[in-house]
Amino acid sequence: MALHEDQIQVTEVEKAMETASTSEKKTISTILIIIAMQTEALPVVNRFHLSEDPDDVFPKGVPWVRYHGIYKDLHINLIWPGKDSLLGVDNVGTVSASLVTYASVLALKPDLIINAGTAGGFKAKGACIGDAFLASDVAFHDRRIPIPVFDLYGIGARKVFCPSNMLKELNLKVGKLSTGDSLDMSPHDEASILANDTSIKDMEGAAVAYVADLLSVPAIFIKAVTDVVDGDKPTAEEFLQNLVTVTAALDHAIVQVVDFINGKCLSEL
Ligand code: FMC
Repeated sequence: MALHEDQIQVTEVEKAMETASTSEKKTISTILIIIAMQTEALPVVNRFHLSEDPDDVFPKGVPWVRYHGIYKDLHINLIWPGKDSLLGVDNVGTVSASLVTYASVLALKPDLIINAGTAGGFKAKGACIGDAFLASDVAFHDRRIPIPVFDLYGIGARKVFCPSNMLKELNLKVGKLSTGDSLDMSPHDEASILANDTSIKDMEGAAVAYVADLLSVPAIFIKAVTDVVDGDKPTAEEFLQNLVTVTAALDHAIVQVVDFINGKCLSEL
């Protein structure tokens, strides 16, 4: 007997729910770590003894670099978007972050994405230099479209997977992450950041979250604070001064997080 259209829809929803709950119960085996800067990435590469991938999973000619290896029961892939071919600096920001996330998810089919990096922190929200944060929500602070509904699309605020057991067990702070393509903060950005109730500010997180949602892969965001945005030091100066020491704190947080993930399924996180 042929199924009715609404019966077919119910069956599809049931199937989707079944797939979601199966993947929540499956032990996590492949993780994808996205890190924007080489200085942030190399301590993690060394820590997990990852090696650079000679057979490219990415299109020919792109600067993106994949490091991979086995750590405990996990296949770890760390992707760094490489350097700009003209200027020789790291490909930071939302454009590269979304491209590498998209290409990596298609090629590597991870169970979980970890976007890790440095960020500015707001002391009004309890952030101090060297703190490691897990994001509860993400939004963009530099996409202003003052037309009804497009305004909300621009901000793109979304809750992200924020593992409660991990938070309980590890020494991580939790807060909202706001993303934009500038290291400094214009008065417009500041207004949006305050409206978004932001604790930390970066240049990649919300872009990675957008692609992760698009491709239905859970993603978590670990950010270590290099500079206090509402403090009195100029951001660029403070960022450069603290970058190397804070990457050690970031590396430490990533190892704790990966150790916690090992052997667990998503619903246990
Ligand atoms: N504002 C925005 N981004 C950052 C930041 C701040 N106060 N401190 N650290 C960062 C991160 C960004 O995500 C970039 O990857 C890099 O460090 C700065 O170019």
